Amino acid sequence: MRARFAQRKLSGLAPLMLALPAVVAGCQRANPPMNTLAPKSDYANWIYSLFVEVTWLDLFVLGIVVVAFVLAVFVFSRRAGEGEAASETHTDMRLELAWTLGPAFILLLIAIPTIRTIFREEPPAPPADSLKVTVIAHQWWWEFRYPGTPIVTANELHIPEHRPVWVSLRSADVIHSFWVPALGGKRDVIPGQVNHMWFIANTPGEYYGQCAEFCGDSHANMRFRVFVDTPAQFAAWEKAQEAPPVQPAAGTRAAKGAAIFANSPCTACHTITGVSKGYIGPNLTHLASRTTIAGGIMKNDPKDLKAWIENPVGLKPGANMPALGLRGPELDDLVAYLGSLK
Ligand code: HEC
Ligand SMILES: [Cu+2]
Repeated sequence: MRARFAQRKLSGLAPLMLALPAVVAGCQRANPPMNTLAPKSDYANWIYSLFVEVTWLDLFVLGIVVVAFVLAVFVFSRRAGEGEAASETHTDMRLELAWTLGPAFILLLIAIPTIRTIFREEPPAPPADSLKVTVIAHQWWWEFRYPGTPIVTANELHIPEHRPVWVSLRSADVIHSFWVPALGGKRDVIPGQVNHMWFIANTPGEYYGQCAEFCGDSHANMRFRVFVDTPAQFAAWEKAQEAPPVQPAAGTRAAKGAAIFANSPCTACHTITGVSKGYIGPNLTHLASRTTIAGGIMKNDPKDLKAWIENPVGLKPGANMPALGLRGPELDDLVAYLGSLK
């Protein structure tokens, strides 16, 4: 009876066990874009080596536990019919010392590299020659400013490789958390406080980030990207961002769209340099230079832009942008204008 029950339980597990290699293989094939095990900055490297160090220590402890367990069960246990062995010792000082000092020593071995990494990662002042970036977290998107320049952008952070980046983290509303797995650890973004983090990215590429502290309806839709550029790419990007917005040629759809934008409620929330001064939503001055919109959840192409303006809350629950009822040719003109803002 019991055997049959056990068998049934096992056969229920079998499909799961069979699926496991497929799941693991799937993860490998998809090459997860948010992988802490593929560090691409000095900071991420420190965390990675700490992780490896602690894992080896853990394996050592696991080894001791498994050996002690096997000895207790198979060597030092009492067999059926055997009498209880008489014990004369009540305490064993050496044993007491071993199991008190042993774990304390292991914790010390974990604490030393951990604390070293924490201090290394939090210098009191920005390292010389660092690029300063201010990150402002909003429900549910990220604003990036470059102090000392007019650059304001959203959801896509550009930084140069091989140069320290000093990030100041602010929140416009609730607690968020800034996290780019390939570039470093999470750092909370707290209203009324400025937190810092710094790192040196070492490999050009596009890295995914995500808000890592539950912050409301669209927390999971609060994503962003970090583009690590070569110094030349970064200089070109900076120059383009500092330029005034494109003026569409008279008579084009984009020109009609520009007039619609300038006379719409969009201006209350969005800044386009020289056109409007809203600050609730992302700065649109160089919107078309970005690859994604709405916290990295949609592509920045005419189709998605149109869908977004028609129904922001339907596409992103809780989004703080209302549908303003624009449609037809008016909407197409507006989208043509937004698409021209390189
Ligand atoms: C009440 C303020 C408000 C108004 C009015 C408003 N928006 Fe927005 N808009 C936002 C907010 C907030 C976001 C960010 C939403 C998010 O990602 O969660 C946004 C996002 C966007 C984005 C995506 C930008 C990016 O980089 O992710 C575009 C494009 C946009 N709005 C265009 C418009 C247009 C065009 C209008 C007028 C038809 C408009 N908005 C009206 C607040 C507003
Ligand atoms: Cu958030």
